[in-house]
Order: sequence, then C-alpha cells, then structure tokens
Amino acid sequence: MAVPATGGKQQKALQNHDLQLEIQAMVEEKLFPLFERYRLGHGDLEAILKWKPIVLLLGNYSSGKSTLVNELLGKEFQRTGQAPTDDSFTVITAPEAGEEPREIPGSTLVNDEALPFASLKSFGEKLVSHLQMRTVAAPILNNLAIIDSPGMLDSVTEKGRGYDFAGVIAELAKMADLVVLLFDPHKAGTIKETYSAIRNTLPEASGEDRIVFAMSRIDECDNLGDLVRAYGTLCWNLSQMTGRKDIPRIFLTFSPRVSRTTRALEVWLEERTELKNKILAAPDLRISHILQFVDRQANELGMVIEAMARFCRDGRRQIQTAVKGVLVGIGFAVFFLDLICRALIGFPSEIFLSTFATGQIHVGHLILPVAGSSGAAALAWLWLVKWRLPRYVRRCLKETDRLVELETDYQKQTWARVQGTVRELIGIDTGLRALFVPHGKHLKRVRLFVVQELKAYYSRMP
Ligand SMILES: Nc1nc2c(ncn2[C@@H]2O[C@H](COP(=O)(O)OP(=O)(O)OP(=O)(O)O)[C@@H](O)[C@H]2O)c(=O)[nH]1
Ligand SMILES: [Mg+2]
Repeated sequence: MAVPATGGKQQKALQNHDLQLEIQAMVEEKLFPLFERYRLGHGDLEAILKWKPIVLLLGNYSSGKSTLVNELLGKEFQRTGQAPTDDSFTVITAPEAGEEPREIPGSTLVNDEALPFASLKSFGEKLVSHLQMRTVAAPILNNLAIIDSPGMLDSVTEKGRGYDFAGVIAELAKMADLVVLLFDPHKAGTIKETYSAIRNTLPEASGEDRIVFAMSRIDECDNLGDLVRAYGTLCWNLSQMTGRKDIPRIFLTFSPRVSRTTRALEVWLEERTELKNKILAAPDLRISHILQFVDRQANELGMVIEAMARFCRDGRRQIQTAVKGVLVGIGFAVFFLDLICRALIGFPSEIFLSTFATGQIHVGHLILPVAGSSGAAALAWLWLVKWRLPRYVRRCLKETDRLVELETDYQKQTWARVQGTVRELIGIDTGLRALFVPHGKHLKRVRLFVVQELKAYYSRMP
C-alpha cells in the first residue's frame, strides 16, 4: 500500500507551504517589476507559485490512468473502461475546509484567480468545456492535486480534438511537480500523440527529473516472454522519442484492484507501491520545482537585459563617434573657417585667431566660428539621428545574436525563447533616450538575486 500522510509529513507540508509563500512574495517584489519593464510574461511563474503540488497523469488511452487515480484515492471515483473513456482533463483535489465535494466546470477554473489555470483560457472554449475539477475527500489529496487526462490517441489531430492538445499538455506539464507517463503492453510507445508529447512537448515543459515512465497492465501479458517483448518495444520506441540511448527507469506495474492474476505477478506489486509512493512524494518536489522555474525565468530575464545593455553600450559608441565629429567640426570652424573664407571671398578682414592673440576681439570676430561650430554640431546631429542610429538599430534587429554570448547549449536554448522579446524591445523605442536606460543596474539586480537570494532558498529546502 502507498504510504498515507502522517503527522511528520503534514508538518513538512506546512513548512513547504510557508517557504512557498516566502518565495512568492520575494519573486513578486524583486522580479515581477523587471519582467514587466522588459515585457516578459510572468504568467507561468505566477501559476507555479500559487496553489498546491500537482501530479499530471498522461498516457495512451486505456493505459490505466483513471484506474491508478482510483487506487490512490482508495475509491471508485474516475470512470474507467476499455475503449477511450475520458475526453476531459480532470483536476482532482480535496474540497476546501467545510465544503462539500463538488464538480467545478472549466469556465470557472480558468477565471479563478486563486487557481493556476488562467493560461488555459487561451486554448479556447472547446478546451474549457473539456476541463473540470472534481473535489473528493481523500487523505492523499490534502496537499496534492492529481490531473487525469484524456487518453492519447493515434488518429486524432488538433482539428479532431478542437484544441491544441499538445499545447495544453505543455501548460499543465509546466505547472506539474511530477508528470507520470503511462504506457500499456498493447501499445507500447506506438501511439502518435504520445510520441509527439515525448519528443516535442515534454522536454521543453518539464525537467527530466520530474517525468516518471510506467508500463501498466503488465498482468495482461500472457507470459514472461510476452512481457519482455512489450518492455523491449517500449524501450526502443522511447529511445526513438527521446533521442537518447540511456533509457530512463520504466516502472512495470499492474493494478491489483482489477487484475485477476495477481499470484504469478506478486513480484511486480512492489513496483506498483514504488510508483504510488513516488506520486505521494510529489509535494516534496514542489520547492525545488519552483526554485528551478524561478531560476530559469530569472536567467531568461538576465539574458534579455544583457542583450539590451549591449545594444545600448554599442549604441552609445555611435554617439561618441558623433561627438568626436562635432569636436573636429568645432575645431575646424574656430581655427580655419574664417581663414578659408578670407582666402576665398576676402571676408572677414581679420581672422579670429589673430584678434584672439592680440586681445582685440569683438563680437563680429566670433560670427564665423560660432556659426561654423553650430553648423558642424547640427550636421553631426542629423547624421547621427537620421542615418547612423537607424542603421545601427536595423543591424541589431537583423543580427540580434551578436548582442549575447552563445557558447553553451543552455544559453542557446534560453536565447531561442527570449530573442523575440529583445527584438520587440529594440523596435519599440529607437530614440536616443533609449540608449541611456540603466540596464547594467537592472542586470546586477537580477544576478544578485540568482546568486544570493535564490541560492539561500535552495539551502533552506527541507
Ligand atoms: N488487467 C488489468 N486491467 C487494467 C489495469 N489497469 C487498468 N485496467 C483496465 O483497463 C481499462 C482502461 O483503464 P482506465 O483506467 O480507464 O484507462 P485510462 O488510461 O484512464 O483510459 P482513458 O481514460 O480512456 O484514457 C479498464 O477496463 C481497467 O479496468 C491493470 O493493471 N490490469
Ligand atoms: Mg481515464
């Protein structure tokens, strides 16, 4: 049996909850203003920071997701069946204190500020009508929500479902502290939607350490040879999907509640218990998941600021060049302009430098140097504003990559996520003033946040 929450566990849950609130307050105070300033959305971060730990169950249709939920709850709660049974995402959790168990429709969930599901609204009405929350009193749900999902299919396309199924999975996987991916021996990793979820959706949305693979219904294998074949097929398919040769652990399990052949398979029951205990321990992953996510978002923010700082620094160099041009122009106007004019048109009769040396200077001697200097300054200004800076901005928009260091894969992946924002920021305000924003100060604040505050929270993880 899976271990139910004990007094010690409850205390740990409370500690985790307090820590989560503390991190939430700190992130809201220190990072959110900068996210807004740099036009980076912080909806995902907000979603993760609020509410309770979440386990997301994904898998082929009829792989036993709802059966596993019922086993964890200790009651027949979710509908189960041999054909694709469930076409909805169901968030299952405990009712609020003093509340009766109830069903809450998706439209309420996506509009409830206290819940993390607001981002699902953007997937449209069809998804919202395939989303619900069901509350039920069960010990494991005191500090946990489980999301049961529609089975993954082979033939259904986005058109068939009516919403972007992979996108919804990505959103939910981002907020989930643990993603359990169930397979069954009948379709060991051959389902198209599962393939694309593992290959494209999950790596971006969830850390590898937060994904658990399990093959359920193994009691339906006729013999050991049959099981080994199904397991081998799943491993091969998984390596195709993940592109990796080192296969992650795959729990081999079956449900003793529905299986008729438990005796021969007793040895595998241990794995079922291990899988359930892993699910029950998901709340322990909460703080590290939050910190990892904050870390990742802070790095994205840092990269945007770094790019903007570089953009401004190089832009200010263009101004320096213009200023140098002005100085040369002024020097020329003061020392040579009246000399040249006198040589060409005989005016002025006295040049500024000689009157300056004799001390017999009057306003008339200053006209040409001052007019020349002003002309030089105006020309330099025009050259800068109308030609040099727009050209510089255009080049930065075209070659945004040169604004950041892209040495590691991590830097490249982070950059892929934020370079659109950098382009947007560069394009918004192309005036001179934009080059004097104190990005360096902002960058320092983000770096300090990552190396000091965030690190301190890592060390406080229970
Ligand atoms: N023999 C056996 N049957 C199982 C096991 N787990 C689930 N089943 C049966 O398999 C069928 C499908 O199980 P569900 O729990 O409904 O599967 P699901 O993944 O929720 O399916 P969808 O909601 O359609 O995606 C049901 O008839 C279950 O009773 C198992 O470990 N062994
Ligand atoms: Mg189901």
